[in-house]
Amino acid sequence: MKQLRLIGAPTDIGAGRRGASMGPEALRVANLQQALQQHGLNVTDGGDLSGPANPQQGPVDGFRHLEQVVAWNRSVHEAVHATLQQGQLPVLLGGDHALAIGSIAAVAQYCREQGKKLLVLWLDAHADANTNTSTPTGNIHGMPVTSLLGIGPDQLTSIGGKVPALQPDAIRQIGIRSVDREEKQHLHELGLRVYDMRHIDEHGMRVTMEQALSGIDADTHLHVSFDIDFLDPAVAPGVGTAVPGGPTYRETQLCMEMIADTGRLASLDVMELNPACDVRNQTAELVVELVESLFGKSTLIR
Ligand code: Z70
Ligand code: MN
Ligand code: MN
Ligand code: MN
Repeated sequence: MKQLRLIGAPTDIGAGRRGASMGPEALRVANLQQALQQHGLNVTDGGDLSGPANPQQGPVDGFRHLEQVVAWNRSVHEAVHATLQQGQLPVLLGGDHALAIGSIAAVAQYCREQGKKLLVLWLDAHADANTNTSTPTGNIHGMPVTSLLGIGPDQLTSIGGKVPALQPDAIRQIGIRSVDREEKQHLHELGLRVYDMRHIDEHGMRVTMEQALSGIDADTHLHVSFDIDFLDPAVAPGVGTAVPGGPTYRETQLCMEMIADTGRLASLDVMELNPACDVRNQTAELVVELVESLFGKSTLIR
């Protein structure tokens, strides 16, 4: 297994509620690095990136903090791309989900350079497919999917060089249960593969994951963008925008284990953990357990 590199991105610049900026430190307090090392993984903590403070302003032209979101994403892009070039597996510790723009743009760029196929699993309660005209809030953490698909201002869409960074068939969304009215239209127009909660309820997590992971082969770079609000808030209260009716502890463990079983996980975002909303760091501790599973904790052979 590759060497993992933790990259902290302590900002809540793209979120509506403050607090995700404390995510990286809460994961360190929950012993993320040590937990992974106990399973024989080689893990370096690269420390935190830096960027502009949160000006806490309202939307301008449908975007809150566009300039600051761009600055943070450039920094994330550079760190994630450099990590991949060094042959390490980047684990981005958010920070809000707007930073997935820089992270996934870097992964997509690296895959083009290496001639690899990219598959992104987007685990989230939200579709994150708004634009500055469809957004009800102006919060850019509701827009990373559209940005990566080339919809939005140049500064956001061109961070990885090529526009669009991704084709819609490279993304599979799982756990979705909160979609704005116009955002739903985008999902249809883009033809995104969405395994929403209705799908998980009807088919179960096992079948859902078999479908979401189908087509992965030895040439695939698998990226997981894990928004912690994917989880049911009953087990994961430490998020800024909790949506009831999410996957349970056991369903999420299975989801992580099935990803681990592919052996193709090559980059990861751990986003939207909000310690200001958490109870005694329990969500951070749960996330550490789930990330352990993602890297093969429960696999019998190893
Ligand atoms: C809503 C919006 C959102 C979190 C994304 C919510 C967006 N659709 N919230 N991630 N945590 O404002 O666009
Ligand atoms: Mn352990
Ligand atoms: Mn999200
Ligand atoms: Mn979300």
